[in-house]
Amino acid sequence: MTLDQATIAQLAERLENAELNRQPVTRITDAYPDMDWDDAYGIQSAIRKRKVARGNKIAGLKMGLTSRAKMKQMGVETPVYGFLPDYGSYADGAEIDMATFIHPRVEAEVAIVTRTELSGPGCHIGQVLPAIDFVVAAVEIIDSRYENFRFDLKSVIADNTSAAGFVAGSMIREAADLDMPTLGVVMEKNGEIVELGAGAAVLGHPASSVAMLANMLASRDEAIPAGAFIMTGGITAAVAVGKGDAINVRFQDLGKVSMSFK
Ligand code: OOG
Ligand code: MG
Repeated sequence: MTLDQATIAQLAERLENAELNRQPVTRITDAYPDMDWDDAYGIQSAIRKRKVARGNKIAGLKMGLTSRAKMKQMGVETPVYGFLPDYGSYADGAEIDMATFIHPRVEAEVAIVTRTELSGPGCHIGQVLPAIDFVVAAVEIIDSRYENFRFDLKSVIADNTSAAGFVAGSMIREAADLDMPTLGVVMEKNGEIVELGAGAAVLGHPASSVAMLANMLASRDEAIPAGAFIMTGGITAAVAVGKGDAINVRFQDLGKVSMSFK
């Protein structure tokens, strides 16, 4: 830790206000170039505490920057994790108000729900697969609180990894019934294919992303609880959306997820 508690609290407030008021801010590492990983996750955790204190629930956890496509798009190389606030949950087919966001983008993801707790260090896919309750298709809506979506790793961790919303599909499958690495995904925007991918884009296997999450949480003495909904990270690059756009994502063996923006 390089930042004191008062600075962590102040940065958490600044970033959360940016979210709540839809007013983007400058990267926090510009003002605090020496901040470290503990500071970054400490700010994210302070934002989480502010929401919980206000009565919000945590609807799930997310991994981000787990695919080459996402790393390349954002210019960073390391996966990160964050949390999903309850108010960001939208039903499949929802018409979503653009005024909720600053500059939203959508990403196709495989979501995994756990049946039992998973903890690191040393958590591996062999422990994750039998701990999966079910797998479901999902689309994440990300919305960086930074101007022009420009950030570095520590800034985006502090900003709860751009988490803003998510839509889960309505078909659930057992892990044993799926070949997650070859599971194909087709994203359409206004009827045109804009991105294509397969599950292996996410660290070779979306369940590896869950193992990595357990190991990352372990360094903060936390674990993935039983029953957690986990977004494993965008398979393809994120796609910007605006008023009037309709998104439809088809997932092999997992149905489709759609939404529109008004
Ligand atoms: C950071 C969040 C990345 C993913 O699935 O890769 C993410 C960002 O790109 O703004 O959620
Ligand atoms: Mg994501």
